[in-house]
Amino acid sequence: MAIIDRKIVVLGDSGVGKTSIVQRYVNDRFSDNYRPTTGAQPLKKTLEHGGDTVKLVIWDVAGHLLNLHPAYSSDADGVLLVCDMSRVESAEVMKRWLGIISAKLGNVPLVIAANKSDIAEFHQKCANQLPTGVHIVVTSAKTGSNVEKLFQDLISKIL
Ligand SMILES: Nc1nc2c(ncn2[C@@H]2O[C@H](COP(=O)(O)OP(=O)(O)O)[C@@H](O)[C@H]2O)c(=O)[nH]1
Ligand SMILES: [Mg+2]
Repeated sequence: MAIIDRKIVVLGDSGVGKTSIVQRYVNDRFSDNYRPTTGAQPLKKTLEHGGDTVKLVIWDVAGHLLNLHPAYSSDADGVLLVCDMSRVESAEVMKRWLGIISAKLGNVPLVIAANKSDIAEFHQKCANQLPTGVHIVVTSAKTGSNVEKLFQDLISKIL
């Protein structure tokens, strides 16, 4: 039984649901009101994993594709990359995100959250655009669907 400290950064375009996913996971709440995140806000969550205690620090980084803050992300143990399944262009931009992440963070454990699964529009079209060979979890921060699994999958990859 060990205590393990790990840091996760949450990346993706503005408005895809990064803050909403983290709020759902950490505080089990959701808001429809859109408040853009300013700066980076670390949130903490402690959980049990395989008999160990994992202390997560989750950085909800105010995201922009060309602006992967090295100060927040360079020592990340894992990356949660979020895309918006109700916007087809959000899936297309994933390949660019993956390129930037691999250039700056190397071969870091990564899971893509294909978020807003509760919005049916464009769903299949968007799914077809997502890169292959990457672990993808279809989530809804609104309903909470698969949010727990998303973090479990990433933690399993990290540990
Ligand atoms: N329907 C739906 N809306 C969502 C979901 N996740 C986030 N949103 C909404 O999308 C908007 C942007 O979310 P936010 O978490 O602020 O995005 P961020 O800029 O990536 O942090 C907000 O109005 C949220 O309420 C979801 O799973 N389903
Ligand atoms: Mg945000």
